[in-house]
Amino acid sequence: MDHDGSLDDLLSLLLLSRYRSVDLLGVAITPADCLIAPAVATTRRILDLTGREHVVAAAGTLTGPNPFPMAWRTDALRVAALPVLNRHTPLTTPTPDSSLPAHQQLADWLRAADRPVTILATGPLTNLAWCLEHHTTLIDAIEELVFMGGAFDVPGNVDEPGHDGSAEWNVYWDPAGAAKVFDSPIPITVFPLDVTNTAPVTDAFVRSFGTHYGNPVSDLAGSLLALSFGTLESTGIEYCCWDSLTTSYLAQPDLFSFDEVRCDIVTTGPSQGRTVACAAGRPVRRAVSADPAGFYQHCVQTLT
Ligand code: AGV
Ligand code: CA
Repeated sequence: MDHDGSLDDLLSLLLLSRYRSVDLLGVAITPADCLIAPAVATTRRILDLTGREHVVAAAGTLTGPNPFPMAWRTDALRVAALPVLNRHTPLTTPTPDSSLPAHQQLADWLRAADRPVTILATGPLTNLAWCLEHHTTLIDAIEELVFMGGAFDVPGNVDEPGHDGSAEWNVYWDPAGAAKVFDSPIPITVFPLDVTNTAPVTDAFVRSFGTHYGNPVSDLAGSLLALSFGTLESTGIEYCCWDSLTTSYLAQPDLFSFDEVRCDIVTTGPSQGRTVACAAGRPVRRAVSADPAGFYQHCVQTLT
């Protein structure tokens, strides 16, 4: 997994860690929608909480040209301080955090893998782009990239001076990195805003974790979701289960339907970071619809 430390990324890590069928090779953290130190600390604690104490977490050092708003990046600071993640101080287990930066660690994981690897990317593609550029043979180690990003037939979610609003943030943060990955022959399954917009964080979904109060995993899930409240009021855009919906595909692919689209990424100018369908583009498998009620139910079942 490569995530970027937002509330929804951390919920995704929690979900993924609970999938017993997933052999989790490692977690890379991109310093995009987070401050890296609390995002790594929180990742470590979630892995320990879910019995994944042997999984290595690697802190990212590569950055993109378009920083996330600082008001969003501080979410990981609040999560790192939640009581449910601070029941044991110091950690009860040794912390196998990587001494390598995330991009180099990702390359090592791919090089050492004895079977094809699925990369779940819930943040920008900067680390993977570096791997493909510096170690071209690693392409063969990758079975599939599952990526939350892009916006096709709906508005983007970037609201920045000089930008036309057509891009989704994970692509916009590092448009050239995303383009590098899309220009490679890796099979890509993409979950754009078109489909993630159908799974907002609803009041009923958040409150359903309250009925399981006392279970650390469900307390953390409910707390992560509760911390997203106020997003609509302060930004005009609903907080959605962007990453967690994408993650659920690994356990419940039947929640989705897909098409195949050829697309390109705009890397410069006022539309930079936009994903555009075009006949000359590269083919991706694109989620086009989801079953939100089935997704919420899947989360509650998996996290309680
Ligand atoms: O564009 C969606 C991506 C997802 O990977 N992130 C949030 C998810 O982790 C960016 C984002 C869009 N709106 C946000 C975001 C908000 N209001 N707060 C934090 N991050
Ligand atoms: Ca994210």
